Amino acid sequence: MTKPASNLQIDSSRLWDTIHTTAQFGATPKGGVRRLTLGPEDKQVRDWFRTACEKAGLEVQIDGLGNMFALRKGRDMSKPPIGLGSHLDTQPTGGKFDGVLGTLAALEVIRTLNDAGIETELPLCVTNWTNEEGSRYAPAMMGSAAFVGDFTVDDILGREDAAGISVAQALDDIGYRGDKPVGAQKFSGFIELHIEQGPILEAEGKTIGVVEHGQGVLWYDGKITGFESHAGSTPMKHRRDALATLSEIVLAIETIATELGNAVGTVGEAVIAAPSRNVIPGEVTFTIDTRSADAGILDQLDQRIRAAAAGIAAKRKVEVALDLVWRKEPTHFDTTLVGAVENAANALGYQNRRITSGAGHDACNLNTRLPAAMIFVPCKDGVSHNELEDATQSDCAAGANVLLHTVLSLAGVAK
Ligand code: HGY
Ligand code: MN
Ligand code: MN
Repeated sequence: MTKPASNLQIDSSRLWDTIHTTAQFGATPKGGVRRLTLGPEDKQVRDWFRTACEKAGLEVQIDGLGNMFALRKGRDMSKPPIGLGSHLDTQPTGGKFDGVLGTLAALEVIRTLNDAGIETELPLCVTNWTNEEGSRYAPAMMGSAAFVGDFTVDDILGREDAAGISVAQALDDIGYRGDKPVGAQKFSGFIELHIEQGPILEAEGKTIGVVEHGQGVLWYDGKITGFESHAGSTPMKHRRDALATLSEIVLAIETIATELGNAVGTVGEAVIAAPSRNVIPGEVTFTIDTRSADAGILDQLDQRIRAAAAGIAAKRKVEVALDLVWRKEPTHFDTTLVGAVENAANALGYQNRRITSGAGHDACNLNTRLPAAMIFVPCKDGVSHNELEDATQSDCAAGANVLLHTVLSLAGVAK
């Protein structure tokens, strides 16, 4: 690997400006960003991003699931590019930095190389992955999951949101169903910058997280079938209350994850089929998200949650169906690329530490097919997936500088 031009730095104000410019697309009154994938706000930010990439001299290609690839030529075009990027969609109660920082820092790296007149040996490819959040459509990290072959394109195109709008329809509605085959883009490696979305870096006063591992994930769709009946005249012992059943399951998941340690568990969505104040809920659908960095504990989470649900169902004389819709194995990032991140952070003099990602990321999917690694920077109070999400300009710049020098060390500087 060629030694990077070590005094090269990104333009911190320009990066900070792009973060706040794009935050207007889906801005919420509380200062957050609501930019659900493939919706009108996502189109706005995608259009802005494509224009900015083209102005930076990149050739933008879109694949069949809307994944965006902005290519910068290198001296040796016989080799696949080094990829850098993240995602631009957000949670309903999203913030300005989750995904956005990594995608815009990648653009800033290109702008910095352009300003410095640096040609890299290998080409570079800035990427925006479709539907990383998994809120409107499951699974999370959807675009990169299909890219690496975990799901077929047709399966993903047919998935529908709560309003019955398919991914295919949503892509067509915003004009981002491209003709590049999904999975066709090759990479020599991929680096993703992201906020930590947890409290460790801030608590330890570290600027950079060198991400070694990522938690594995289990997502379930659940359905509880009890029996609607009168809220006033049905004696307590005759009730088959679907919502009370779910309440017990929620607390059982919390207990199981806490007891196992190195595990988390959440019921993030719950819908009563026909809600009415004076009807005992007869049908409830819900979701489970449970995670661990240890594959064995993932198995235990599955076994124990299913057993708990079955026991509660029997006791309450209701049916509980749990459908595992997504299993993502724990991630162990490519050690060479992890080393490149650490070398760049040390060369730049940033306080750093090895860290495991609690959140899932597109780089976690890519790492199953090609070498990938991640760079973390702190976020305020470790808060994310909340409109209060915040980060400092200097930490964002530090992360972008580590991204710049990691990419330069991997792509090399043309002689
Ligand atoms: O769910 C996740 O970990 C990511 O934020 N989509
Ligand atoms: Mn993210
Ligand atoms: Mn997220």
